[in-house]
Amino acid sequence: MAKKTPETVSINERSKDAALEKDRSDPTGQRLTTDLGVPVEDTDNSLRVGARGPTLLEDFHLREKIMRFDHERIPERVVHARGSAAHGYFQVYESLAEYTKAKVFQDPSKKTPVFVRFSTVAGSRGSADTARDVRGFAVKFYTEEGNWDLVGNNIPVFFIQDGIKFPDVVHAAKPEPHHEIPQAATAHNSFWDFVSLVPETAHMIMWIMSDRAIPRSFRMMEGFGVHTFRLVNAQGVSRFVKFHWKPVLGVHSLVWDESQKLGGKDPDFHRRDLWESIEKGHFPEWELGLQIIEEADADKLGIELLDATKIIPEELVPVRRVGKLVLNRNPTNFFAETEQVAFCTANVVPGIDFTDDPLLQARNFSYLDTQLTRLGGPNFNQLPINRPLAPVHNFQQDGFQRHTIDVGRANYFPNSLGGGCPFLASAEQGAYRHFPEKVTGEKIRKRAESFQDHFSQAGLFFRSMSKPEREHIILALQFELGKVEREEVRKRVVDQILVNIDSELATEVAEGLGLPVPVMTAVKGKIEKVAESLGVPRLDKSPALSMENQKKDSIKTRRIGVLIGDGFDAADLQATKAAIEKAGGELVLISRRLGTVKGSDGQSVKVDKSAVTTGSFEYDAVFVPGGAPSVAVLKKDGDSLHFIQEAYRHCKAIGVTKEAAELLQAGGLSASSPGVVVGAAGGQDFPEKFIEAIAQHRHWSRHDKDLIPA
Ligand code: HDD
Repeated sequence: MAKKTPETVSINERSKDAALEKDRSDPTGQRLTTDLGVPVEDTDNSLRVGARGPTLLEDFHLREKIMRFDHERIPERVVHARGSAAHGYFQVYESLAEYTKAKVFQDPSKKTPVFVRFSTVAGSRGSADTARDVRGFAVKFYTEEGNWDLVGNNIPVFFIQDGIKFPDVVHAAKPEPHHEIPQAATAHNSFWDFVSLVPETAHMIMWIMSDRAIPRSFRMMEGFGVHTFRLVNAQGVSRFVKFHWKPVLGVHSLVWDESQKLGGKDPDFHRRDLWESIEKGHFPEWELGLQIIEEADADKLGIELLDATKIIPEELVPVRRVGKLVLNRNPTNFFAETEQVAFCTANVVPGIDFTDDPLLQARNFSYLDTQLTRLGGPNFNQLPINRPLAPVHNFQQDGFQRHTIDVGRANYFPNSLGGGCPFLASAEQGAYRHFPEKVTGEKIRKRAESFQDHFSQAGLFFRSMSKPEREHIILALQFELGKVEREEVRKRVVDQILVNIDSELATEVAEGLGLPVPVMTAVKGKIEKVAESLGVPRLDKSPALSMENQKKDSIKTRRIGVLIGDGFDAADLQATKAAIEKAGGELVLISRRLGTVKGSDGQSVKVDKSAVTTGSFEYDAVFVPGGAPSVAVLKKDGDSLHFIQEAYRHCKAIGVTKEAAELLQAGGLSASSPGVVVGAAGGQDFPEKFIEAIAQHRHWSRHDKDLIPA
């Protein structure tokens, strides 16, 4: 027998797609068959005795069809049930061999296939995309050395420090057990009761009450690995690392009013946005950022790296951008791919390792375990979407839904009957070797003192926000706590948590809830002392935390709603359309009814959306071209006025040309307000100014916006 050499794979961007192709089934041009390939002649009438007689048990097609239907559902994920995913690739900019031996980080010419699933956390599979919530950001890299899963969120910290509390925080956040209310919302008694009693939630609370929890799009949010991981190089040197995903389109959010309205008008807003962008060739991109910390420097930061409720401010350790993630292909089948994909934090490859973060350690168990129920047994990694591209050989065997047909009679190690195969590899040959961290200690249930500082970074976050961002956090807390029926819970959140984060925050929230303004409690002193003893540099602000400071230089893929009626100014529309499309934006024509509208040049244009099915909250900006007949109709139309007023209230860019300026007046809107761009007849610089205004995303300084009835 010829001697075999160990299998290896060479991976390119299309490798996973090619592997999935073998499992795809395309019915085009094919006969309808049973599950066993027997052609079917009638799938509408069950087999019966006479046309009005009893159905026969013998009808195997009926039984199979109904049986299969009855068992279509699998349990949804216990958290992150609602998700959307896409395929793509990751490419490193330059070799990171100095830091890690992971092959995915060595060769800048190599594209590693990835599958990325975004999700909300609390809601069920059918819940609305725009609920206030954390977003999951889970990336599966199909590398030559096996699958690496970076299972992160769009928020860099977590609610709790130890995984043993995960069932508690999730139970508290999910619908209450007696009546299963509310769906996809933390605005209820049990969640805030938990928060009020668990101060380690404070930092995360600031993030989820901020606009980060209502992203404009999956494509416009950051991602974070959250935990501190290790990078290990070929020499065995380990460094600590935090992983970041930085969206190329910048970080942008909805406003709360939009989120709620979208929940009704388009509950699939984020899913649709991701799908359509990829279909249109606007491939979402992120840069991978690393914060690398030398082991020797870890203590000097004064931040407990094993505490998942802490960030390392970018001002202390800059984020180095090392590669690009591009999503360029939608899944073929939602269930087979997006639903059956199984991520696990324990899926690592040589060169990437864990730390003793107690949250991460518990996750490493939970993700493996949960799939047993969700995917029905231990062979879930053989499902096409989960299967690695790297070769798999071991003596794990049998179990429900085994796909592999294992060859040979030796199924134990060591063996001689199988020639000793599969044999062990050394670390030099690519085997995973855990970093030999030195550990000593007693077995105890205790958290270190360094985990006790719960408020200083929560305060840092709040202080680092711009004024509008701070106001949004306060309003979000007033909304959430306003829905809490128990006054003692509301009060405890203010008196025990918020007051220790920031007094302005606590005071404003208390006022909105009709609670007495709280006095600073003694807890503050103790916490500050712990922070001091750790030597935490007292950063007053971390500008990197504010979305206001993110880049705003592009309108790529932005959707501009255009209100038009018959007689619109065709030249205005054409000029604006050309400029916006050149800048990468998209115009969506909205009118009273579908069909066409006629412009001033006598040409008809196709309407994209009827006003009945859409609202201003689905767009990033509004444009109204001039044209007296069109404007006259819009001015008398309540929905059109509401549309533009609502966009104004949500601080979006509004562009009007010529007669359309009258619409501002009719809606009681100020033409000189920031972000409102008025183009006079023949005004040449209108498109540029409008584009500039759209790129800003919001114009928060519209002081009169709250007076607008929308
Ligand atoms: Fe988790 C799913 C992210 C803490 C237990 N988690 C899940 C998903 C994401 C995260 C993105 C969805 C994956 C997918 O799309 O299939 N989880 C996080 C982050 C955490 C975190 C960033 C904190 C840093 N999770 C966490 C803890 C535990 C879990 C502490 C348990 C001890 N998470 C799960 C789970 C899920 C899950 C129950 C549900 C479905 C699944 O795993 O596959 O095992």
